[in-house]
Amino acid sequence: MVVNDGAANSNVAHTSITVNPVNNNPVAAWFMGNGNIQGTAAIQNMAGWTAVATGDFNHDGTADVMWKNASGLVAEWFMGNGAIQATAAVQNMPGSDAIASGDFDGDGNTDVLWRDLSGVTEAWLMKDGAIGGTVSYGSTAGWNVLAAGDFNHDGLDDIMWQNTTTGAVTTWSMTATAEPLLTLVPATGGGAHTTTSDYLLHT
Ligand SMILES: [Ca+2]
Ligand SMILES: [Ca+2]
Ligand SMILES: [Ca+2]
Repeated sequence: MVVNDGAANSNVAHTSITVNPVNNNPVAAWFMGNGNIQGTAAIQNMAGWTAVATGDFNHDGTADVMWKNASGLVAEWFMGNGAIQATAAVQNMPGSDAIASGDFDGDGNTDVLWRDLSGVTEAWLMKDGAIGGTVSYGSTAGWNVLAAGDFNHDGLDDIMWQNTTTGAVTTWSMTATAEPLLTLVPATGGGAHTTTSDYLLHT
């Protein structure tokens, strides 16, 4: 992809970033001058893609971006020095939404929580930019993620939920395998806790 932007150094050097190598669809580009990126106003065409999560998916100390396109393909930008350093296609997730991200198992790689149309929720435990493992939690239909963060200060990010009908708030305190210590409290009341420890909020 060659673009002449009218500047004196146009086409001295150029490159394109292909986020989706499967169908050879170039969706992003930045423009170079004299061998360097000229400023931070990179031109990146991501039409048809939505950024669904950010975090350090490859544990190199720099936050990255996870994208999803209309057909469901999930891809990553691995960032460095404010620019895209590498890209990767991850997996097709049609019909699923990324609803939270955080380091749920405390290994330094940001993980992603997904939910499909039926409410079934699973975590991607990322490892060096790829899916290192998954944990399925069953349905969380009727609950929305309020926030993800380390609410109990044990080094693992947790998930706070709110019931869409009752407004009840509860948390999943995650363990090293990203299994929650607390199941969701049913909207009808009562409770189905697997443990009462690390319990923060409940109405
Ligand atoms: Ca990174
Ligand atoms: Ca992790
Ligand atoms: Ca925690």
